[in-house]
Amino acid sequence: MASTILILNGPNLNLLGKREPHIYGRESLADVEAQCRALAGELGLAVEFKQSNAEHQLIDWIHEARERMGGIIINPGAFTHTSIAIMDALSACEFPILEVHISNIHRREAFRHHSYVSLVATGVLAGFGVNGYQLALRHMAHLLSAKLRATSSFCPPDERMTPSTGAASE
Ligand code: CA2
Repeated sequence: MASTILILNGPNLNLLGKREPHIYGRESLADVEAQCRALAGELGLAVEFKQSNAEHQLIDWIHEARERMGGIIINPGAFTHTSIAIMDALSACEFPILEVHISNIHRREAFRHHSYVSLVATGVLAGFGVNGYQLALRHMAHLLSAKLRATSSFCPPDERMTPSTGAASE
């Protein structure tokens, strides 16, 4: 079964493409979702794509993801800079977490330079526009296939066969 990646979007990202195109571009969140779905298909992944303006809703989705998902790609919006609760929810996840920002938060106001989420993220992409979501998805596919290779090549010593006889080795 294909791994499912949860792509989470925080507050105000539903306005993407409708305001501030000089910072966030002209594509809507629906456009980003369509691009992610198309790429996920090519990569052999499934995606769930969600947006909420409510911190508790994002936290509930992260909790549910712990049992069902192969990884999370998250643009936490302004919660990036404020939410210890989202950071804590993510820290309870054992799969890869990729943090995406459309803008380069380090070139912007000082209050955007710190991210609580980066403290628990596997990796961070910022300033690649909405293409950052697709870059994150490609990297997620890379991480998951590396993980699969590592687990499938593991074989406990007492189950190894000797090449000549097929018998279990000492
Ligand atoms: O660059 C990013 O992706 C951000 O996560 C976007 C957040 C901002 O608070 C972060 O510092 C950086 C804001 C999302 C608001 O999105 C809008 C899109 C269009 C128009 C208005 C807001």
